[in-house]
Amino acid sequence: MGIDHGDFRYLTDPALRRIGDKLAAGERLDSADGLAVLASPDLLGVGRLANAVKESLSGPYAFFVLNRQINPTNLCVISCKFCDFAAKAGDDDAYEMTMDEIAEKVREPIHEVHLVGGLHPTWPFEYYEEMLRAIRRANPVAQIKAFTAVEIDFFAKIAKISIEEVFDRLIAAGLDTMPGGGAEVFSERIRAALYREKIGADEWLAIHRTAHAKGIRTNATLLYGHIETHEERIEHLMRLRHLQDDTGGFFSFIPLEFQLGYTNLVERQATALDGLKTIAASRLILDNFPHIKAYWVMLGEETASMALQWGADDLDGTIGEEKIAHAALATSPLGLTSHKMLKLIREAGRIPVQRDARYRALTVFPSPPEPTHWSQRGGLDVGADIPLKVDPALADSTAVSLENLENEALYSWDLAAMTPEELAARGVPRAPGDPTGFGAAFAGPAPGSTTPAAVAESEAS
Ligand code: V47
Repeated sequence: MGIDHGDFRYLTDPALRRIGDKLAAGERLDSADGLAVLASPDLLGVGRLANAVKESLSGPYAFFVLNRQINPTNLCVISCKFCDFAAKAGDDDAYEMTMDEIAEKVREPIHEVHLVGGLHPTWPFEYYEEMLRAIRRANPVAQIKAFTAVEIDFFAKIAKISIEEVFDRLIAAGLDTMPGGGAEVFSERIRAALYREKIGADEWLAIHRTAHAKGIRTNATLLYGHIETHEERIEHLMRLRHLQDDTGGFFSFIPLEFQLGYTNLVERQATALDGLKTIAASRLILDNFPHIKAYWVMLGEETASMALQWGADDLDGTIGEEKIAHAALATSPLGLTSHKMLKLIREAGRIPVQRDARYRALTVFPSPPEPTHWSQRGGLDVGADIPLKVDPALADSTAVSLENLENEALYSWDLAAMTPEELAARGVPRAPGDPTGFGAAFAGPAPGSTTPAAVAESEAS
């Protein structure tokens, strides 16, 4: 069964109409379709197609996570021409974080730690294992999304062990999921020009395949908006789709918009139009990826919010701080509050769902009432918290993104609800009078929100 054909009546570009027909017939799109999307003059038609697919997977919802990005060092043994983050020993901006500094950054109510950094010249593999343990000890609740395939490959080399063993040891130390960085563009032409010392497409894909075989779910990225062609972008998506057909291990795809920095690679950053079409082409071609992320850090908040109508269903997270894009002069803020996340999602006409790193829904936030007259729009605070009302269809949804929404056991991140034995098993440090160890902020759902399970209960009574 395909996507409802009624959605596609107003497409002006004949190439998009053909894609609409294929979607309606449940046919898989090919590279030519992906190229047609990127080349189409009909931006609204592109959005209509991608949005139909997005809504067939995740309905009216858009996801975000309370997370913290940590880049433990910018020292890096390789030099990539597109990267302004990496430094060499002795550079003014070179830095290394201590274990205490890393642990300190995760002592806050978050559900995901995103840990990636440079390929350090002297740290042994054991140091990275210890990093995961230190994070686990400091915050046993947050899931750890750590190390790109490039780092995994580097660990295998410095420790002289196999990729499998690297994963076994990192999993034992607390690794939960893996981010999608380091993929850049799967093109030997571009690798030779910009990142010749970095692993190529085959190695990157093989490492993700191994992660999936070990039960580690991962993400994937594409670095676009520099010297790559549309053909290379689409070829990249095709290779990811192929691996996902085999393993099903990817959660999310994130097109990363190149930030110019000091590289002189291109004169201008990609346009918002290109950003939206790239998100849409990703949603349409990667029909087997549950989620497409609009990474606000690189797209900018406004385009990221719009992208939630062009095929994306996820804004990543609050992040806390970010060094890679900001070293390349990204103008987005260094972090966003959860209130701002709700606002960006609601402004796009979506219902916010706060998730964890494994895309388990933690809290569904309600949508504010529709303004009844245009004159009220200016005054409406779309970030306001209004008591939750969950769409009854949601509880029965079999949509892949919402697969865990009905499973109450998965909301067990509420430390305040855990028994002392469960807390002890998780090694939660407890301050006197504070059962969570994290202060009041972690003691329960945000004001005005609650879990879907709790709502279902209150509505039933
Ligand atoms: O691997 C480096 C890229 C990546 C620049 O998996 C640049 O959930 C743009 O992978 N302009 C790191 N991009 C970021 C990343 C990521 C971000 C958010 C979520 C996830 C996820 C992954 O950023 C690097 C590299 O590909 N990068 N320099 C630049 N100037």
